[in-house]
Amino acid sequence: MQQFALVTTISLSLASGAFAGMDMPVFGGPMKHIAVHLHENMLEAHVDDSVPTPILQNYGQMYGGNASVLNDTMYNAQYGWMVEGLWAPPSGSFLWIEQISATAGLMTYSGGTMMDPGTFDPIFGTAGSSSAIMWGGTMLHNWYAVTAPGTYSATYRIYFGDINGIAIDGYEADEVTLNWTTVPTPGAVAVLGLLGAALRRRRRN
Ligand SMILES: [Cu+2]
Repeated sequence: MQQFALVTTISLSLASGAFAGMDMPVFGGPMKHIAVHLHENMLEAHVDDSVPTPILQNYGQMYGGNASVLNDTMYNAQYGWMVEGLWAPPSGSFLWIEQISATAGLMTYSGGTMMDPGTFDPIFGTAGSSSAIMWGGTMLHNWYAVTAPGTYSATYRIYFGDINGIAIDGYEADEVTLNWTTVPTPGAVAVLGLLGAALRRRRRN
């Protein structure tokens, strides 16, 4: 009788996890912005140090549609590119963000805001995509995902480029490094704990 009750608890918790995540993945914490501004002819990117290092986490949820790329990963979307101040790219140029290095296994999917999660298209070299993206300057929280625990980082160059991403003359680019850590899958830990309890109970019986 006790064992039957335990099995029911496990299936209920799995079902509620699946439902909660159906619509939209979670950011994983408060927004951590990379503020980009133009100072004379220099682009400058500053990471908001007041928000702690984001944690890539598996919430035990399954997502539908384009967000399904995050299924079975530890992920986070706290980092957001944001334009600071009133300025525009020089005539005929665009803002580009290029990933110049990253920890192996770090995957990135195109994001948006808390209201609009974006397209989830692979970017920054993920799944054979280009290492650079053109950025229109609206808030951009990309989705970062990994499948192995550890510490991760990625370094980006932000610059003015032409339509093909070729840097234009006369302006200085900036570089910025983002960092993440991971936590063990809470869902897996919870289920293992329940199984352990079930086994201990069975041994006693
Ligand atoms: Cu934001």
